[in-house]
Amino acid sequence: MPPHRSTAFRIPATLRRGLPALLSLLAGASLPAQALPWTLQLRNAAGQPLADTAVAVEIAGKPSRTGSAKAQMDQRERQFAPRLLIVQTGTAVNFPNFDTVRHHVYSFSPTKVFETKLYSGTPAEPIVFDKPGVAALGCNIHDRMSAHIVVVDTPVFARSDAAGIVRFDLPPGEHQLKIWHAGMKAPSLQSQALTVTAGGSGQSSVVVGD
Ligand SMILES: [Cu+2]
Repeated sequence: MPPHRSTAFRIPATLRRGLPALLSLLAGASLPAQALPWTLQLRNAAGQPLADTAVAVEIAGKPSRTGSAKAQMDQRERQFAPRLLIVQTGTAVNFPNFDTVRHHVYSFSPTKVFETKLYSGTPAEPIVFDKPGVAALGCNIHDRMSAHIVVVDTPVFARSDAAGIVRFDLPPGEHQLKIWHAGMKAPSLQSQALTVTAGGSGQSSVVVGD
């Protein structure tokens, strides 16, 4: 084979570098849609970033529950930790008491009504949060103890950071956002649509009402 024939098939370096991306793009066309990194910027109606907000994404409207997930709501220094716990519906939550005083934890919220009378250490049975919604926790002994458990029908959830940002890997589709923060007047999650497109910007701006 003459030397010039082999050089004719040489792929330019610039194209060679782009080739793996091109091939994975072509392969992706015939495979199930892959998750894309997606950033959500949460703001209130006044345009300020919303920190410490529970954000969940129900993937393409398919509710999803768990029978195996576990979570923990500590009591430390006469306070709940964390103050906001997000769990998938069906999660078993333990309430270990790390204080030397006893606590008496309760929720009267319809999402989960329960009461764990005066106890030390970890109660033997976790509480299973089997309905989506928001449970407000209190302690009968210490009035200033308060926390919330937000229960969502999806394993895709996060709490927004100080800049009001959450990041998820999401498949393309028409999803449902579920949002709640402690400043909301209603003790239920807000819903709004979230569209993720394969050729999209990778970010969405979300305005959250009161
Ligand atoms: Cu207490």
